[in-house]
Amino acid sequence: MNTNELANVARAMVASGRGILAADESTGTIEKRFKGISVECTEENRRAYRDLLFTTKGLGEFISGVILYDETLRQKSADGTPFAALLAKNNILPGIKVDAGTKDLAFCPGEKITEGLDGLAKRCAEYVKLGAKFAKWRAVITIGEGIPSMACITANAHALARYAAICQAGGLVPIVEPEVLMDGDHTIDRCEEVTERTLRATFAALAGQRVALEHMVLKPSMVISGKDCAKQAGVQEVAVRTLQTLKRTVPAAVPGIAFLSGGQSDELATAHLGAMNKIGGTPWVLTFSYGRALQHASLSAWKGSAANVAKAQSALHHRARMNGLASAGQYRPELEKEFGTAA
Ligand code: 5MM
Repeated sequence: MNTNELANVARAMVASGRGILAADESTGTIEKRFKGISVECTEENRRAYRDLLFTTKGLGEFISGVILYDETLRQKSADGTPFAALLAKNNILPGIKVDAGTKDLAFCPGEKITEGLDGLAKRCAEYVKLGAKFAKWRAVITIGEGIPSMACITANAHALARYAAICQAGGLVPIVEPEVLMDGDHTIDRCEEVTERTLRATFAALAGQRVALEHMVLKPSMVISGKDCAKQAGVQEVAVRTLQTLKRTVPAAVPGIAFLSGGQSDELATAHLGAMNKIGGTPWVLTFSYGRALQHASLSAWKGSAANVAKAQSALHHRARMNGLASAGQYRPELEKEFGTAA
């Protein structure tokens, strides 16, 4: 992919009114999700579930790209079409998670570093051949007593930047995902302070590794109260604080910001995105790259039974539509009922 194509892919990923479906759960994570609906985590069940998601009629209207896991990129739909080709046929860009997960960070108790740089250029070349157009790497920053440390923030920023450079050189648009976890009882002030430090370090590292900002997408967490904080910030406050933090730290050359949902409820994740787009006035498109907040209703409706596929697809279509509206600044909570879903 030349630089023009990288820019086109990056812009297409964040076209207003459309966003990204994160379906890149590693085997361990999807096993946890399947456990919640009492479904056995076999390769065929994982394939069938992803098949259900990707064959949802009309998904391409609201979904610009899907992030896949290595195993999924190699799998096929029931009619024998490779998933990457199926998505492309429906005007959805196939992407690939290329990080190898998180490990304990040495000398930094309670903190994580994301691994996967070794051999990455070679893996990217293979993923391009398999049809991937973009990649994803997630760094995790934990808030707690005395953490995050600068050691953790800078190590993760450096890894994100090295990953992004390798992807661009290999013809993939990198999604740069520094996730500040919602876990804990910290206030929204603390989340804002940590998010600002994390984003500053991330963009300094990206510049240091010569990453072209026009050819990437940022996938941050929102500025939000910790899950166990007694005082939960409202929708408008989350929207204002998140925008303020992003404006301070993210250069205008980045074409778009696609948020992660991070454990927020489905409707709250949509409401926050909708509120930010109602405020507007940002140099970047603001959209979604949700995993749980897009899949949760669908997974619960499916329960591993072929008889529930239509219901599960309708649930996914509904959430994708609501988030598409939020991305275009047209979401109202009443639309949840108005458009409804069979699930
Ligand atoms: C889909 O979940 C991804 C998790 O994969 P692992 O199995 O490697 O943990 C995750 O990276 C996801 O893409 C983002 O965190 C966004 O998902 P949420 O659910 O937070 O919107």
